Amino acid sequence: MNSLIEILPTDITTLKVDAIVNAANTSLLGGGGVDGAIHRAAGPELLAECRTLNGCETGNAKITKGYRLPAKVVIHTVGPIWHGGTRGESGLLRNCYLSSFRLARLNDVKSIAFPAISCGVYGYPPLKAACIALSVARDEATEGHFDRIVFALFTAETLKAYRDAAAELNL
Ligand code: AR6
Repeated sequence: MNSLIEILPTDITTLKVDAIVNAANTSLLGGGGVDGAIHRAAGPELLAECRTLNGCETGNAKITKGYRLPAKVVIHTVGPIWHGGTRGESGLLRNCYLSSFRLARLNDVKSIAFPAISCGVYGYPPLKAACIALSVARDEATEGHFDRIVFALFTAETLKAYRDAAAELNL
C-alpha cells in the first residue's frame, strides 16, 4: 500500500484532516447518507454557506468551511447516479475525484478524506468505484502535494471493495 493512501473503516465526520469530501447532490442543500452526517456534525452554518453556492454539477466540486467539524474545510462533490454504466458514469465519478483534488491543491489542503462517493443511494458498484478512486489517488500521491489521502469507509461492503481494489492495483 502506498503509505500516503489509507483505507479506514470510519465515520468521515470524526477525522481531523484539512479537508473531508462530501458526496452531495446537485442542489448542495443537504440530504441523507454521508451528506446528512456532515451537515449534522458541521452545524447549520454549513447549510447557510451552501445556499450561496448555486449548486454543483455532477462530477464537479465546490468548497466551504468546516464549521464545527474537526476538518478545516468541506469539499462538496456530486457523484453520478448508476444507470448500468452506459451513461458516462465512470468518467463522471473520475471527475469527482479529479475536481476534488484540484480544489484541495488550490486551497493548500495537505490531508484529505473521501467517502465512497456514489456507493450509497446512487447505487454505483463499490468495486468499480473503488478502482476509480484509488487510481486517481495513486496518481495524486506521486505528484507530491498531499501528505495524507484517506478513504473513510462506513460499510463492510465498501471496505472490502477498496481493499480488493487496492490489491488489484498493487497499491
Ligand atoms: N462516514 C463515511 N461514509 C459514510 C457515512 C459517514 N458518516 N455515512 C454514510 N456513509 P451516500 P451517494 C457512506 O448515499 O451514493 C445523499 O442524500 C455510505 O454507507 O451518502 O453519493 C446526497 O444528498 C456509502 O457507502 O452517497 C445525495 O442525494 C457512501 O457513504 C445522495 O445521497 C456514500 O453513500 C448521494 O448518494
